[in-house]
Amino acid sequence: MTHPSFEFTHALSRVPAQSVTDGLRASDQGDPDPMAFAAEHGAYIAALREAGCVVNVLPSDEAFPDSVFIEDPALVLNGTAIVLRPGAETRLGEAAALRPALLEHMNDVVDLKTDGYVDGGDILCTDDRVLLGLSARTNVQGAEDLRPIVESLGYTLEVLQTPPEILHFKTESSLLDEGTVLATPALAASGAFKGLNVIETVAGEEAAANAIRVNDFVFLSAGHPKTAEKLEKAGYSLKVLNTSQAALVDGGLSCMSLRYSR
Ligand code: CIR
Repeated sequence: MTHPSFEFTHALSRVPAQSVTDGLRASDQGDPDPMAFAAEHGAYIAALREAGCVVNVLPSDEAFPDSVFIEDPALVLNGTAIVLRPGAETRLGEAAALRPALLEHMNDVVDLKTDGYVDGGDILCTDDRVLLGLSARTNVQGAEDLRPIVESLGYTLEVLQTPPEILHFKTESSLLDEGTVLATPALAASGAFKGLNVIETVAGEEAAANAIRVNDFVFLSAGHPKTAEKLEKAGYSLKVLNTSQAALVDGGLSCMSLRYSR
């Protein structure tokens, strides 16, 4: 029995480290400011709570500059946490560092055991499908290692290709409700979303595509007024959040929490 893919009782998050200034990024637009990042993160946690989640916030982990992006080292399906293998060298150790907290907070914990790589940011889940985009961080071996775990939890795994210019599959897509995704026109055109309705981000607002649906709300990053209007007209209730610090290190709304039900 699966939980609806956007209804969550809980979320797990991690305070941004001061070392986030050393976080990975595709292009340098300046370092995030740790104080401003902490404030941005605090508002994000408050929004998760307002949306009805019990949020457990883990202490920062200075050893891993990107550890605030807790979505990448784990995937939670039906209360079971799958410990992933992040594909960036500096991030692989985040998985082992997160494992004790997963044991504490999730119903069950299983490990991706072999040499493949999977980043949680490459995974979009519906009620019964797991869409996995191969990327610079997620490879075929990782996908095949994940397949039996996902199937044993009652989901099908569909392996797709994240376009090479995109960091993660979910950098440009999110689930809005069981049958609908928000995606950039480029990712929508890749044919990844068969059987789903797609609402496209408005030109120039591609970064809006990394949204999250949490219970009755869609969290949208600030600065995307036309996409916000489109979503409101389609009937979604928005919480608009500032993600400017996270964006400096290629992060967004989905990556700063693991959302789950138990
Ligand atoms: C990284 O490059 O891994 C981090 N600086 C950003 C990770 C963002 N995570 C995500 O989109 N799921």
